[in-house]
Amino acid sequence: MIPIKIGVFGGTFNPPHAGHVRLIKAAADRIGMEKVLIIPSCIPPHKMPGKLASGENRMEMCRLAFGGDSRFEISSTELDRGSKSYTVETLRELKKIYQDDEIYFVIGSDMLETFTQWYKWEEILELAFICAASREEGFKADLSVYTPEQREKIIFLDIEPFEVSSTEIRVEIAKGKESSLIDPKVYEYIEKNNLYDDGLSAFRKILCEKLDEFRIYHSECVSECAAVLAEKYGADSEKARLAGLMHDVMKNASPAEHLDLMEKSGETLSKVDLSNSKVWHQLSGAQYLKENGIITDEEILGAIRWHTTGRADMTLLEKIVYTADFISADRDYPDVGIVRKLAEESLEKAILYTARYTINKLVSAGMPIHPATVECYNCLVTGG
Ligand code: DGI
Ligand code: FE
Ligand code: FE
Repeated sequence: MIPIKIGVFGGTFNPPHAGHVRLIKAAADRIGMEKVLIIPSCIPPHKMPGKLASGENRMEMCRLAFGGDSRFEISSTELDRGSKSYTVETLRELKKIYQDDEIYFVIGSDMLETFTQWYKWEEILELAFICAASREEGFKADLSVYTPEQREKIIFLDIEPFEVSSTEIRVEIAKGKESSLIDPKVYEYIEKNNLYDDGLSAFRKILCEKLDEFRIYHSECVSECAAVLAEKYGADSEKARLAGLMHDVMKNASPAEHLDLMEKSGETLSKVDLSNSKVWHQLSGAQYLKENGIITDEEILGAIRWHTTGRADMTLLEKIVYTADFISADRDYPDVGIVRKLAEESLEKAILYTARYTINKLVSAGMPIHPATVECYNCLVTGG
């Protein structure tokens, strides 16, 4: 009997996305797999960062995401076991069913780097071929630890593996049917069953209408960072999360929109206010959210109102959003490492450093400095 080639592709699939589908399809084509088992893994809930959809939901999403290809079969073998499975256990089980066939276990090449730390990795190589997908052309891991027989079981596939962060996925889910990463059928299922809903999806929809992709990603990063800082410094982390998410809501608006909103805020605008177009979005953003009833909490509105310039005697939430805006995961300006370290020690130290940094930059560029920025600096430098 001629052995058939069976692919095995495991993961949390939380949710399955286009990167998964693309990778396993390409691997199946290259190897000539006749059948591919997609195996959602079982993870104890306390081990999962963020929200994990139930096993049943993930099975169903896999059926929807991978269903278009008759080679694919979704297997509940690891979920049925009810606790975290070792790869070797799954492969042993499959080998019993497919004794005469060849099993190809598909992974991203980064996983290969730690492969010899996997439980019973030698036995894994007896049971199956390992297909390592790699982005870099001609990628070769250090194979010197393997015997020649083992080396023959490791196959490199020149396919770009997926690197999608959970932050990106959340953004994609908010984008809904326009998402390039999530299949519309999977998206529908997510919506119908209210999966991954952290209560902020309505706000994300507003961001999707107002901001470009880069700015939305930045907003998600600030939101995440503000929540972490709030936990650390004893503020309300839900408020911090929302303020961080919406802080730049007007960043992409036109000058006319800014000026209109700022006028409606009723605040007296000085010549310096009007000449600092980069700082307009803090006031116009707070005003937009307030007048449309999107956010009514004054504490959150204040944190958005002062996030660019800061001010003297900032509230804890204002300090948190200001700092998060400078040290969020997407930031990569030269001094970001220093500010991140300072934020570990105290918010005031981080803000003082940042205010000084901003003032220096503005002075060098011959730009006006907003009085609130100066007051923020003065307040902190005198120990306030
Ligand atoms: O909106 P982000 O880019 O995430 O960050 P932000 O709200 O802190 O805005 C940063 C921009 O604002 C940056 O270009 C510097 C500018 N800025 C900050 N403080 C002042 C300022 N510009 C002027 N003219 N005066 C200020 O006091
Ligand atoms: Fe901003
Ligand atoms: Fe920002």
